[in-house]
Amino acid sequence: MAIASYRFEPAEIRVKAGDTVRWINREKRTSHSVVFPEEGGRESERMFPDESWERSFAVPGRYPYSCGPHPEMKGIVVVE
Ligand SMILES: [Cu+2]
Repeated sequence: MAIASYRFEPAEIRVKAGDTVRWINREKRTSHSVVFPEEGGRESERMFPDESWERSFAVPGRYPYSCGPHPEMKGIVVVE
């Protein structure tokens, strides 16, 4: 998963239960995070350019997320 131009790319991905997803910040100078509001606001570390963060998804379902500092940035992980 890339984060570039204030977007999660792709905005929607489908994975299998147990898979791990990694987000990488491809911006030149902007930092981002990944927040899951439906899990009590669970949030990644802030990712600075070229930094990454990953989490695994054990349970099937839909996991919408946004960016902490930029709430208009949205994505979803669909776990099958
Ligand atoms: Cu952001």
